Amino acid sequence: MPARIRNLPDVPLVEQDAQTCAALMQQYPEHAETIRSLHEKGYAIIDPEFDPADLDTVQTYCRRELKNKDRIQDGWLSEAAIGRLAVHRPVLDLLTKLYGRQAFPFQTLNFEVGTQQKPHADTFHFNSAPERFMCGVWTALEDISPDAGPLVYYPGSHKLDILERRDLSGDKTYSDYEAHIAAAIEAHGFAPEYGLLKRGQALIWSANLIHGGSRRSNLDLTRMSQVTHYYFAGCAYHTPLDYNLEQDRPFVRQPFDLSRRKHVLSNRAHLDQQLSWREILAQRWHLWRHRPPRF
Ligand SMILES: O=C(O)CCC(=O)C(=O)O
Repeated sequence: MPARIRNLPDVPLVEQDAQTCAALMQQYPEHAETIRSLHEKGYAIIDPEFDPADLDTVQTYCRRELKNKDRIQDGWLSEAAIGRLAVHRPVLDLLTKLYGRQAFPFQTLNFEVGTQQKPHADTFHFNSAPERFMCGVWTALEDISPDAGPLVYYPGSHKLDILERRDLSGDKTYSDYEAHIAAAIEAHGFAPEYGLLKRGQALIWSANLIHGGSRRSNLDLTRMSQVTHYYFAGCAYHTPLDYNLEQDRPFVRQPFDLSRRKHVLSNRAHLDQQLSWREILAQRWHLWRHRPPRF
């Protein structure tokens, strides 16, 4: 394994033991509160000082494009301001310091109203090996009202073991996963908190933090937001939801790094079930043919 990969941490620095976190806080005193909150609660609210003109542009985009849809995935392909929020340097630098590996954004989602999405953790959608090298950054494009169905999250739940598809009961479908998560919230007594962020603030959630969209008690209210999902360099990237139970094989991803505008190959050294060179070459060819335009 190349030295540059061998020397990287196997657990995100901010999720390591209390001693490592204390050292991280000492190294970056300006981020001490963010480090403490992510370590203890699995989320942290930051003010990344996005360009207000980009927040305006993305708001207008959400209003215009989300009339008949509940979300837009990868809007950065058509609106450059979405891409600029995703590659915002202070966020990339902060995540890189907190995790100990280079952060890169690989997906954006934009919403005009609350999602009312059932509680889940991103580790079921996007996991990595070593695990937990993934996070979400939820950005408020406007002040969020408690009646607009704000983001809801369950502090402390990020410390649970990561659930794999084969751990589920029943047919191991997504509903079985949601039922499992609802039962875990109940069993551990996790109490909900709500993301009442101000425009321009952002909430970082750890890969395994349980979160979702709360009930919209006033359907006239908007809740414009952008979620950017980040991975970290030198890992293998996979989707537990699409785990192939018959063949006992992970669904391996080659995510697109928006900050460097290139696909990232999963690190073979971290895959239990390695891809053959033939499969890797086939994926590279597929990704090259489907490379997105510049934003
Ligand atoms: O914005 C929300 O309500 C939830 C978004 C979410 O759960 C996600 O992007 O994983």
